[in-house]
Amino acid sequence: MDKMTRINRNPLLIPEDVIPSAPGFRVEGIFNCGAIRYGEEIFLLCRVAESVESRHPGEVKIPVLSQQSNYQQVEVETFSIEDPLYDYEDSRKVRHKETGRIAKLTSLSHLRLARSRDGVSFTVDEKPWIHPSGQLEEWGIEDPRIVCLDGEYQIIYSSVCRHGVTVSLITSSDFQSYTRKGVILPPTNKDAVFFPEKISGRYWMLHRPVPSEIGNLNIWTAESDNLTDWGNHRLLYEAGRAGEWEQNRVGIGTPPLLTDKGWLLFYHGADQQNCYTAGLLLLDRDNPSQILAATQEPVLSPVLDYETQGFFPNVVFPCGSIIIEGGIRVYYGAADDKVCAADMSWKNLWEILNV
Ligand code: MAN
Repeated sequence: MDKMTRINRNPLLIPEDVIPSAPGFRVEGIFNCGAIRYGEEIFLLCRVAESVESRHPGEVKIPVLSQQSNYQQVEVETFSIEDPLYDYEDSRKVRHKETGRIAKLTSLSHLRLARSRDGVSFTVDEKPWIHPSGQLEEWGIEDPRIVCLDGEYQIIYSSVCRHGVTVSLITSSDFQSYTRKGVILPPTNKDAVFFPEKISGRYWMLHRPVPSEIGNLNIWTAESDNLTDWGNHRLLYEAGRAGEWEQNRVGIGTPPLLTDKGWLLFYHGADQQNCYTAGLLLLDRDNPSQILAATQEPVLSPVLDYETQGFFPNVVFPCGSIIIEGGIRVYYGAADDKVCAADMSWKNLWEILNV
């Protein structure tokens, strides 16, 4: 049983709400958004995934940044479904049949703002705010999380290219201009977020390395004195600790929120069938490498049509939250193509965590 209350108006954003970034592009999804209050408004920084329309059935057209433009402009590569070298089973990826390794993603993602006064009706900007740029973003930028720290908005996101997925940082003070700080964690790593303030004199981050041969997809902590050089990496939370529903992988989630009981955050877990659900973690206020409480069951799972059907089915993927009256609202990606929200009261939340 889900422990969160979905917003009646879900899904809040769907691909049809988004104007494609270029002629001939098709918006496959708007999802996995960072969330923050900015002045009187609520901003969602959304991942928008686009593919390229093809007139020929059996043809797959994939947008990537072109090497010739020094990875500044988009070019389109064409694949044939008939090509015996490739496997198209996963809607998100084209795989080399022989090795099973990923040859391309089927879409290119950028980051776009959506704005709202009430946290429910959002208007999506007509144009992207942050485009992928440079060699390490050849295949797009994904899954942003936003934290306000040191008077600036820190946008932590995944950069994807043929050399792997890295964690990158962009800062902004006004959601107009921004500064690229580059890669802060090497491949393969994703689902990273900063704590919104220094803890015991240092900056802290949560991240999720992806080991290839030994080990599982677990959540780690790291520390830094300057937000770009990260060290003291420590294992925090192991996949499968709470059960089958998060056996395959775990990852953050929403930025940690300081409460009187400690740092609270939502994380995602996936089972062996790639069904993505959400759980809760409570970490020690002065030493977030200590877990104080964790959910044993998911607090949100894909059960409604808009979560079980879509670009990649059976996914709820929280990346942002805001505080609302009496509780917390989580914005999550549903089935990798829509933005949805669900609320949880503090009372319910503390009861579930038993603290
Ligand atoms: C990965 C990422 C996410 C995506 C999920 C589910 O974790 O690519 O962006 O939402 O898979 O497909």
